[in-house]
Amino acid sequence: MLRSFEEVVKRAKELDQEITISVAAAQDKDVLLAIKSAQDMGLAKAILVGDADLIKPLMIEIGLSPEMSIIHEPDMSKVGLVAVSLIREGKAQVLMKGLLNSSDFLRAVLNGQEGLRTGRLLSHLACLEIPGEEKLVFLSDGGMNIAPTLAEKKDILINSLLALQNVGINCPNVAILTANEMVNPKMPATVDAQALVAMSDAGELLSCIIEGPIAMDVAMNPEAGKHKGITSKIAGKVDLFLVPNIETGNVASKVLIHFAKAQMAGIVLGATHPIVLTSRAETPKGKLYSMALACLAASGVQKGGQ
Ligand code: COD
Repeated sequence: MLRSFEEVVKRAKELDQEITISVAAAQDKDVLLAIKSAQDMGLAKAILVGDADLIKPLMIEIGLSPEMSIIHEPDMSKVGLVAVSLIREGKAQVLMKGLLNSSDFLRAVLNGQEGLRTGRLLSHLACLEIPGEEKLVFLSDGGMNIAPTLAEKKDILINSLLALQNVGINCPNVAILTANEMVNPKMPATVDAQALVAMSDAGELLSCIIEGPIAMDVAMNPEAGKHKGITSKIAGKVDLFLVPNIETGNVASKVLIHFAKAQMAGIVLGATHPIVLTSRAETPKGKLYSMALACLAASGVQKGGQ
């Protein structure tokens, strides 16, 4: 169990691996502050790709060593691919989104000839530290796959379960979220949830305790289940929430951030290397935590896990 992002950072720092992060469009103060923290604590180094004329003054302002590598690429239509090329050339092991649109960044990652595709589905995994909760919770996919099919949901689950294994959670409690617990053909998410649980029962997923269709209240609170006459092994102790579409996941994470003061980290899974994908509005802390999470996932790459 991971209790906090401080624990993620501590575990990432303890890894015996040299990580360099390739940052696409690094001309952003919050990104550079996160890079500075990562470098100061010995977590990772970085190569900054972007408009050097904008990056250099920001580096001076925050006291980032001028020796840090910068690759000058002011053209926003090229910056993603240049950052990706550093990964392909083995100069960096983690890719990070800076000050560019998520879709443009992801298109560089997905580029057929020059991207980081593996043949597997790529998916976004959010990790949330929620005040009052005793452990970190994971949620997918609120960042990349817009309206996943059943087969894509299976791949999203497998990506997430592999990543959770890499961070030491070997048999997570998984909730396939829907609006209620009844399978209803008019609510396709409930039909998919039932099918995913059947796949798990048939041994097609990785080790986990999975329930669905299940609504958020039952997943969060054992008392809610009792009232509804539902028995659940995972109620109140879910590690991973699978959401039916990007809007559900994106809105759920942002509601937790804004109303419950949660802290979020975000990474993309299923590519050749781990990818840090946070909102441009994410705080330097959130970006640092995402880097640490990606470094832990990178340790799985080296073991052949991710
Ligand atoms: N995994 C692997 N391959 C993929 C994936 C994926 N998740 N998505 C698309 N591909 C492949 C396709 O098979 C195809 O070969 C090629 O990539 C292009 O596919 P399109 O035409 O569907 O892809 P795009 O470029 O139109 O869209 C891909 C995006 C990831 C950019 C798109 O899905 C997107 O914008 N997602 C939402 C990003 C976002 O706004 N997130 C919210 C903020 S974080």
